Amino acid sequence: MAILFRPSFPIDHTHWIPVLKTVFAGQDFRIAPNIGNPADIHYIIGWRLSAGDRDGWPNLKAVLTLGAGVNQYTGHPEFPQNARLIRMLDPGLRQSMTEYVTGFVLRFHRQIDQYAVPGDIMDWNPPIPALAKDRTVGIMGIGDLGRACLDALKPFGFQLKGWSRTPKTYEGMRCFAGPKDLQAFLNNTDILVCLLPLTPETRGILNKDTLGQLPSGAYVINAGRGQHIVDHDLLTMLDKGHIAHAALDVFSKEPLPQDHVFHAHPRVIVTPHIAAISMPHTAGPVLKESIDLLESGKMPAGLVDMECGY
Ligand code: NDP
Ligand code: OXD
Repeated sequence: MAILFRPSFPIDHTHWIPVLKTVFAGQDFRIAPNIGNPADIHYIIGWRLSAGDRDGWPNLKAVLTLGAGVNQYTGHPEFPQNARLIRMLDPGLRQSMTEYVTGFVLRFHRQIDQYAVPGDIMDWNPPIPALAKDRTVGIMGIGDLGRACLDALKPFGFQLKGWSRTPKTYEGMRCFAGPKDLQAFLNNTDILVCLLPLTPETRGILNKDTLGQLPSGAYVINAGRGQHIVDHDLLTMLDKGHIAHAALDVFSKEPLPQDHVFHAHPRVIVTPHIAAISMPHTAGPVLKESIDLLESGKMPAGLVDMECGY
């Protein structure tokens, strides 16, 4: 049983090598391009598929991803036949996303971008800031990352809402599920956070209709995938003032082209897909545990439902 790590396609993941060598010490751990006989490989750890993957691994049991999002695998014609897909559930990544989302929620809630303006236009008799109890934060996608963010936001006292595909109940927040509840979820959501996976159902979900269902002056934080937003519709809503500000970490095309209007827009904050990054020292043991479980015939928590696409 050999484990193959593919470190450098298309993002450089060579910094994972020392950690993974330690985690898989004593096992047949190989690093591409030193593959040896493809028939030995039972597990591939990597960021995305390569040409020839579909038929290239006769004994592959699972592909383990370095990231939490799996849209680059699901429905891909090169996904290896008969293999399972295991996505990343990393405590480091969870913590990282929690910090990103909480940071922007607080920045928008306290209207820092409206108050902190150049001295010549600063208003020294400004409107009084709202308290968290008077602000509603809605998270689209209350899975591993969305729930962690909701837990982090709870102590501030925000009104919390979550939207998922299947019905949920969580103490201290209102839960909404499915298309029938989407409008009710969006109405009154002052700060919207998107932490959905990208699937055929969620592509383009933030468009003029859904953004229009948010209250006027709402804020949008997108750390899911760029394709969740219809860029043109968001820009229209920003320019109308219906959306006050947007923080965007993910884009339909990455890197976001330098001449993209988001870069220069005064009410858009662009970050380069760094909301949450899997951390080798916390994610390495998770990869090992997943492979151990699979070897003993059990399914790890990160098993992807290929039908649902996440
Ligand atoms: P999970 O699979 O744990 O959670 C996904 C959530 O989305 C679930 O609550 C699920 O509902 C909900 N959902 C899925 N489809 C729909 C739908 N059609 N309608 C309503 N709700 C839906 O994912 P994670 O929390 O681990 O990650 C979420 C996403 O965050 C990733 O897929 C990735 O795109 C993005 N990400 C971005 C990073 C960044 O740096 N910007 C880093 C890591 C991840 P249900 O609970 O009913 O299944
Ligand atoms: C991920 C990501 O999916 O970085 O982990 O977006």
